[in-house]
Amino acid sequence: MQISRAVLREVPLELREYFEISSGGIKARRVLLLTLEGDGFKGWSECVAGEVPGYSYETTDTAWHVLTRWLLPALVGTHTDDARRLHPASWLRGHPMARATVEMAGWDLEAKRRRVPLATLLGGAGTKAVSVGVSIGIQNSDDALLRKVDGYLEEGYRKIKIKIKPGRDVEMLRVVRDRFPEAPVMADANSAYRLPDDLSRLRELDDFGLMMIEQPLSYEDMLEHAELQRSIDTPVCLDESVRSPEDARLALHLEAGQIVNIKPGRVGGLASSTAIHDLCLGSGWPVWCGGMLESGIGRAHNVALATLPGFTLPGDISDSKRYWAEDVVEPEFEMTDGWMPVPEGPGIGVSPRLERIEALTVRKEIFAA
Ligand code: OSB
Ligand code: MG
Repeated sequence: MQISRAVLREVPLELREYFEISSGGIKARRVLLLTLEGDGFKGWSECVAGEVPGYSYETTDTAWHVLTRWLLPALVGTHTDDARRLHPASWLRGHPMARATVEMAGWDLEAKRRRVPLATLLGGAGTKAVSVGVSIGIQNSDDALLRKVDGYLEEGYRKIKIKIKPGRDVEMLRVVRDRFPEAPVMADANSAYRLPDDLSRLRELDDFGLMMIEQPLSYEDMLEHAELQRSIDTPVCLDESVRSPEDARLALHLEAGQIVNIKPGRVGGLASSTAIHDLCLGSGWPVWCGGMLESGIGRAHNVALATLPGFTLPGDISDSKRYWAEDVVEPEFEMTDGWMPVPEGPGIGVSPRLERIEALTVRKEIFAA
């Protein structure tokens, strides 16, 4: 098959609610959507880079640059037997989110060509639905947070993730724990703490029976996460620290935690995600699928990935309406009782609403063979 055409679009999408993490907040997302065409099929993907380099050094603009200057020109016109293995500009270092955008569109294209669901191509054994949770940004008041937690538990989410930062941590979580003694609660610090200064603070979290604490320390410091895990009972989950299977191997070797949050964009794509999944499964570490405030296109890839057997913890995969007034796919994602149905159609299994996407597009580049 020849990769005959690629179309990259920038699509602004307004979140229904401002979303704040320890490094900053976001309301107006700038989403990049890619289509790759071959054999008369169209593979879709979404780039998860953020608007500012707070979570990762990659941004919407660096990804646009790397995709349009290097990756897509090197790809379009080439031939492949298996679009899961596209490696344009393989000499190019870094930029896993830009690279993942190409790779993931390739997976969708290959699954559509073979007329199988993406989940099946990834190795998900016929799973009909995946368990899901919700991620709550830092709230201005404890009351606002309690209302959110209450509402999401009521809706049925199986994991309530609460963003924390210094000054909005132990006391805030104590309020939540007092009100909801049994709820499946976890915290995500997005690298806001440091050893040794914050050790006593982080140790206080042990009182709350959290499912886990996600990425408490620096995104570059695996050794420090290992030291922390030896000093606290709460399971440490790595997010930003794991950018590749090599990082996962190091984390497992050092026991730098007990759990990994896998986001295909962060780790360079779905092949890398399944490799990390396999490594963790082999070492008895549970994994779960993270989210990056995606539209329905990125979410569809995440749902498919979460069907693999090692994804035993609920993913950050919430209803379309938790993010957007209107999603860019149909049908929209909607869970029941904390279970998100896995689309059954070929590829990502949901249909991009092309007219709406076109109408929203503010920037578009086309590459043709
Ligand atoms: O750390 O998991 C994170 C969103 C943006 C950047 C980083 C993170 C997040 C989330 C959102 O937690 C999860 C979701 O998409 O629902
Ligand atoms: Mg995280």
